[in-house]
Amino acid sequence: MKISEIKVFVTNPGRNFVTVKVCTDEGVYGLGDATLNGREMAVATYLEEHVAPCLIGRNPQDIEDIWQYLYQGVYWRRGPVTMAAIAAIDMALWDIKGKVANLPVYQLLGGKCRQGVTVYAHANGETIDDTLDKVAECIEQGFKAVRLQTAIPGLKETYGVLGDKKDYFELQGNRPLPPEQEWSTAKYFKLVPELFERARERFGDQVHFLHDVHSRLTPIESAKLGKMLEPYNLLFLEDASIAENQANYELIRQHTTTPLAIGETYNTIWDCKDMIQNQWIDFIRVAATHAGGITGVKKISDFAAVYNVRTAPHGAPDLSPICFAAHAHLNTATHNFGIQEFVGFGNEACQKIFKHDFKLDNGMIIVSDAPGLGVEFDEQQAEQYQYKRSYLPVSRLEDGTLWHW
Ligand code: GCO
Ligand code: MG
Repeated sequence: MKISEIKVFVTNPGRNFVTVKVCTDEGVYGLGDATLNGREMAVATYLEEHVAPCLIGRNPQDIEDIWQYLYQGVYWRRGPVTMAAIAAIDMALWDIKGKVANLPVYQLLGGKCRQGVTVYAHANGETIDDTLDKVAECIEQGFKAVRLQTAIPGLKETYGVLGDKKDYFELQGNRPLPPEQEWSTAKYFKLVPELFERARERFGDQVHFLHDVHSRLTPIESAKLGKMLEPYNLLFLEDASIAENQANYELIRQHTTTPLAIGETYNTIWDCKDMIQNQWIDFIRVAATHAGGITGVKKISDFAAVYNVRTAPHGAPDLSPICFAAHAHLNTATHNFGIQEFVGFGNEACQKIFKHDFKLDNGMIIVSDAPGLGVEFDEQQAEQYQYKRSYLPVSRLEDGTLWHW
């Protein structure tokens, strides 16, 4: 069997997705997700110009060798563009292997470790009351874990909060250039402990709570927040601080027992090796699309298992249903899986383009038993939703100083 063609699609059913189709001379094909929010065309070009020509004629069954060829075999290792491209090819090859074997990918990864994949839902509100009402809805729908985010009083916009009120382009400003948002740690600190205090008062221990800081704090501020939130028993506090310097997490860890999670922007084990090895974190959030596919995430998960770190893959709406499927297979077959972020199956247009039979049942995703990854991609539908340039917002302090993402 040989790879005969590699096609790259950039489509926008409400947000941009980069999809890769690896075709073979025997008719069987595989699909992969290469979406890199705000940098989609860089990955599409990398794939078309630099990756695809080297793979034509190779045996698609040689997944590990092709992974190493694209990672270790090139001078320019790592980085989000390279690793998203490798990821998409890798997912497509696992999809092909599954179809050839007539087995779902989780069977190729070792089989089921659990009956379903526990997910956490999002409750985003303009006020604390709003947020808590949304938590109630999530509990009603059967979710066992919920991430709580509330708009910060006194700031014009809070990242991630308008999500279910407006569409993606409105949220990102519907402007040709990155929208700008304000940040104030003092204002945030006034809000967050009250949010979780009231959440525990209203819901007791019915569900796990989580919270995403989106890296807006310095390490010592994160340490303080972790301490403030200890009484409310979070499942984890996500992206408390940036960790380009991984030792930032040593500082945070010394001060708080609130469990810590990080990793959605990480591309390889090297981005999180020290944090895992020193047990400064509890959950690693790498996504198949951004960390080298199923093969990349499997390597990181196995390393993390040695240090009691569990996986909690990124599940934002800017990862396509193909990535969602890759995670469902990995999570089903990975012993040290912790929890999966889940924001629904996408809008109507998205569901017309990407078809699958994954189910949500009582707060868990039940993996598909279709051969391969279990997702179909409708090329005609995809063509109707053209790429539209879009950026994530930029963050500034109230005096205009550019601030962390
Ligand atoms: C999450 C994330 C998202 C990201 C987005 C950026 O935990 O779901 O933080 O909100 O910001 O995926 O592309
Ligand atoms: Mg996040």
